[in-house]
Amino acid sequence: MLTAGQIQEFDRDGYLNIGEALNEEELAELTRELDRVLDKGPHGFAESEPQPVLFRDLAGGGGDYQTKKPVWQIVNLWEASKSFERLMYHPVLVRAIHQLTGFGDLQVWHDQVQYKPPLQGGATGWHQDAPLWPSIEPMTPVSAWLPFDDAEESNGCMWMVPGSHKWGCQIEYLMTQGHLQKLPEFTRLEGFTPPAEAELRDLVPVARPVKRGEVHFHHSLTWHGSPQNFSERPRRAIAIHYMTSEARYTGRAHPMQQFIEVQTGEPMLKAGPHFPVVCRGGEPICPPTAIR
Ligand SMILES: O=C(O)CCC(=O)C(=O)O
Repeated sequence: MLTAGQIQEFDRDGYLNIGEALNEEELAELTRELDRVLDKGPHGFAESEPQPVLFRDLAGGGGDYQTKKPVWQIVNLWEASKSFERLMYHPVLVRAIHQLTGFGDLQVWHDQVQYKPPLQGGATGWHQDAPLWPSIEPMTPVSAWLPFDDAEESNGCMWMVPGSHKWGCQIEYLMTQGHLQKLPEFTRLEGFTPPAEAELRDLVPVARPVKRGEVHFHHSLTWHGSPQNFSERPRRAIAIHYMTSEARYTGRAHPMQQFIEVQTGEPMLKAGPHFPVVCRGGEPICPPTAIR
């Protein structure tokens, strides 16, 4: 149960770390599963096997560490792993998202692993999530982010700009900042003036270290990104992107669009089995699969 202070903090800043969410047993199982899938690689799945929706190097180098700094992205790991399917229903995550959004009915838009390998891990440029998800509106989802290694400045933890979720859609500006990749330069966002009426108006990026086992939440309009990982440690993490019952299908494109089973304008709540409902009336739903 979040405190009123935590909910206020999330509303003010657009992000919140609530501390420990997963125990050692859960962490061990999830880490084993993540490593199993990472070891398979993007081409290691048989056609008949359950597999994620996407498995790719965001840097486009296909693991060519000499020329490009890889960030391995896996979308909908939950479709390839029962352990990660159960994670989406985790009562600590679901109850927190219920409190942070104020909605009783919640479902998953998709999940997303980002793995930055040791010494060579690439950057995830500054962005807002919601404008990159044009298939759904309004731009109000909230994500739970969970690392499987302590995420610190040295291995590419996320950075966020407090209050930026109240500055509207600024993706065009953020896309001009893609040159910011390395840790020392990552904070140098320049050439933007926050709206005069905003609650927080200082453009001050802050590092958001998150320990293995903790969960960190962010609003889908919060400015965020993560610099390169030049440390000797991996940085493995998953984000679960949750939608509320106000989410509607817009008809616009996204890799998840192919799975949406409703018509333009209809609620995503009926979008089909690729978008599991995890909370009804404020109560977390039991995962459909038994613990292995
Ligand atoms: O894992 C990261 O560094 C970035 C993740 C991200 O952009 C997100 O969860 O929205």
